[in-house]
Amino acid sequence: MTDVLWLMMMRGMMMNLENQSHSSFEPPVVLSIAGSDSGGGAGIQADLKTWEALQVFGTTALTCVTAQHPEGVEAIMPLEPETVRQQIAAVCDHFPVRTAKTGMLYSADIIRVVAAEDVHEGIPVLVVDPVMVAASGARLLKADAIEAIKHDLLPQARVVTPNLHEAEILCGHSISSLDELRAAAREIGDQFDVACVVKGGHLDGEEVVDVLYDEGEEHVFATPRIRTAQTHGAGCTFSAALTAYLAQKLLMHDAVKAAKHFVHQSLQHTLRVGRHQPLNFSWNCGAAGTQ
Ligand code: PXL
Repeated sequence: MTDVLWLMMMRGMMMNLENQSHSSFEPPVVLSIAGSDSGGGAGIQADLKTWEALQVFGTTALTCVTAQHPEGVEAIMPLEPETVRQQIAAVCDHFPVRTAKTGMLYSADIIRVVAAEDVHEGIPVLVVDPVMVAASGARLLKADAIEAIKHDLLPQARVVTPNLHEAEILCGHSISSLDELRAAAREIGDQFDVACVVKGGHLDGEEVVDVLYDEGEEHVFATPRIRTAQTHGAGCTFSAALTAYLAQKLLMHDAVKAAKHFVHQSLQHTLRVGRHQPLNFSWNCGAAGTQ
């Protein structure tokens, strides 16, 4: 190769590099305050996978390390509340966080740190996924922490996303029909002055019906039920997708609708991973098996 050709080639490569390093894409920044699921299907791992697929920039503040797989939780190791506070501060001081979500918070002390005025100031929009019990039945929130969710955290939230069982605990009575689900969304929304999406996956029926109550208005969303053996992580994925769409400035109604669609598709295209069938978080990325 002549020197001239070599020089031309090097110049071309440098120009390519230059073009790549000046990308103008500025993804919105989102923050997950949640626990780690070593199995990779729920918790912080589900949030980050969902956010990657939705092209927002995910940051994290870890609350607990869990040793688990889709069938059960073997151990829970909470972090010091002060360590949780430091992670949130480190992220919020250095990134323009647009929206954040909470997942597994585990203890009243961790919840109070997240709800504290100075911490909350750095988070313009907070999505609270009131994680209490895993699909496998394991407790992910101490019994005495429920009051802290209600009285400290919910007043700071823009939207809360309970499943049926969590909604029963938040509104204080049982829910066994769509009408009761709708009433619960309204009661929780009014009581805590927050938008509330109650997810109806645990009610029977050919459709999964979720109800959003926001600023005095009710919206009902229905998708065909997917009969899958494994729904571990579906709740985390819903709240993570909602957090991403709100960061992308969708209105609440549209963000809920889009998040429900994202979960539906992730369940429709489940993966085979060993003997498990986790959600396919990247169903929209042209990944194997989705086309
Ligand atoms: O899906 C709720 C959830 C949230 N966070 C962590 C979890 C789970 C369910 O297992 O493990 C860490």
